Amino acid sequence: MEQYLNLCRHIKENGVIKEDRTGVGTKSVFGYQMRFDLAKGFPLVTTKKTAFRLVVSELLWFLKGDTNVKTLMKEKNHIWDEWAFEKWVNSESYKGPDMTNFGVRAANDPAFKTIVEEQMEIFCSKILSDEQFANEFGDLGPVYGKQWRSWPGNDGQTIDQVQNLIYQLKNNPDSRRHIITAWNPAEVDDMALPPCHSFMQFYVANGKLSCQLYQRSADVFLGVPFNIASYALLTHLIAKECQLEVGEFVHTLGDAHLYLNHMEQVETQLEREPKQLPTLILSSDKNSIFDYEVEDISLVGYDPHPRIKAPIAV
Ligand code: UFP
Repeated sequence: MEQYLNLCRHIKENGVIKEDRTGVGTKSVFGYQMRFDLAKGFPLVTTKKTAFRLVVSELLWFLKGDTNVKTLMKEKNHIWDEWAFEKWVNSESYKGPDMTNFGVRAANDPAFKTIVEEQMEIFCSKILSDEQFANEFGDLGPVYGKQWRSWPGNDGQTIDQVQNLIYQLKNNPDSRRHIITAWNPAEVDDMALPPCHSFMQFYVANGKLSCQLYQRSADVFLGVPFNIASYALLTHLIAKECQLEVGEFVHTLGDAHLYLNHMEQVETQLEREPKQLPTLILSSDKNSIFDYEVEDISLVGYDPHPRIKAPIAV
């Protein structure tokens, strides 16, 4: 995963200090590309432990067209909690302590962080136990799952971009129109978080399937290791269904940034020696990408350096 470490180095050396929506501040570059040959191992970052099971449950959640955090919480996946929580604490129904800018404040104030954690625990248990609450506050709006599987079309019809993509890859592999887009300008304002990984294209040559992703905004320390693994996994799943080998994952970034409160963690990572990449194992009895469950997907040979904690900017 030298590609990933090179990206970190590149931003550290060439990035400009830039204010951002979260108030944390970043060092940022605009436009960067990495390439991963998927035949050479599964690209999960080895210089810190990265939770592959979270990548799997999130991708399967997207593929099922689901947009409610309840499904993820049931899988003990909490990566989207903050975005749903934000909607709740800004609503009329929330009666707890003031949570304005809770992300930045918690990062700077340990006592306040404890208060946020208490409220978050209340939020999660309400989502899991109260169906009406989950319907109201667990839903993130028309995020990835909705756009991928049921993009609103004309006359109330919906477009299943994933199904269409697979059909075209099987029947018209040389097409230059193998596209899925999550960026729906008509619905962006209703989403908890406008899509970061917004536009993907697939490509078939020499019996191999490649995927290129355009990611408009990239939190290089926390988000990008997940994003690489997620699209690598998606490429493997689609390749298997289409009876193709895997080719490359090409990752194109727009605003690629390191948050200023991740700099020490990045240093630690740059001091570490990358290890051998793991291998992906897919359950052999599943062919349709819509049939996979979390336990059908695993890695062997993942032996990373220890985890490095960092605060998430909300
Ligand atoms: N982010 C990622 N990858 C993701 C995701 C979010 O890097 O998959 F969902 C980061 C990018 C950015 C923040 O730091 O989350 C989104 O903020 P904004 O919408 O202001 O770009």
